[in-house]
Amino acid sequence: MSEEIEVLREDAQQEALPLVGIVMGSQSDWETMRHAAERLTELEVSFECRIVSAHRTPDRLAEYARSARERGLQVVIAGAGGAAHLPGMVSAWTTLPVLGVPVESHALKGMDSLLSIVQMPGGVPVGTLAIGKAGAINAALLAASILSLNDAALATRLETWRAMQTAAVADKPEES
Ligand code: RP5
Repeated sequence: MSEEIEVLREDAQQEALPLVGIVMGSQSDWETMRHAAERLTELEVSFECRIVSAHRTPDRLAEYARSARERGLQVVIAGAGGAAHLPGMVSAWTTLPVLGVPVESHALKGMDSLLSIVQMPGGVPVGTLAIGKAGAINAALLAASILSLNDAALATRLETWRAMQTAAVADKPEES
C-alpha cells in the first residue's frame, strides 16, 4: 500500500468514533506508541491518540479517564516512561480495560517504567505489556482481541494478520 493511501486510511480511522484510546505521558513517547497506532490502523480498529501526563497534566488525565466509557471508548492503551504512573491512574478513574506499555527510559532502560506499571495494588488492574515497541504492538493486538469478542469481522482480520505474520517467517536465515 502506498504511503499516501496509508496516511488517508489512518486519518479516516482516527475520525471514526474511536473504540481505543491511546494515551501517552509525553510527545517523547510517540516513537514507541506509534507502533500501537500502526497495528490498529492495519486491523481497521478506530482509535484516538492523546498526550495525557499523570504528573504534568493531572486534571487532563482525570477528565480523560473519567469520561472514556461514556465517550464510547472500550479499551485504553496507556504508555509512559520513568515514574510511569499514567496507566495506573487511568485505571484508578475507569473500569475499562487498561493496557500499560512501559516506554524505554534512558536512565534505566525501561525497568523503572515496567516496575512502575506492573506493580499495581490488587483491585486496580493494568494489563502490563513488554518494554518498548513489542509492548506497544502487543497492546494493540490485545485491544483488538478484546474488541473481537463482539466483532466477528475483526476476529477474522486478526486471524488473517496472524497468518500473514506466520507466512512471513523464513525457513532459513539469510546472509546479512
Ligand atoms: C514520562 O516521562 C513520559 O511518559 C516520558 O516517557 C518520560 C519523559 O518525558 P519527557 O521529559 O521526554 O517529556 O512522564
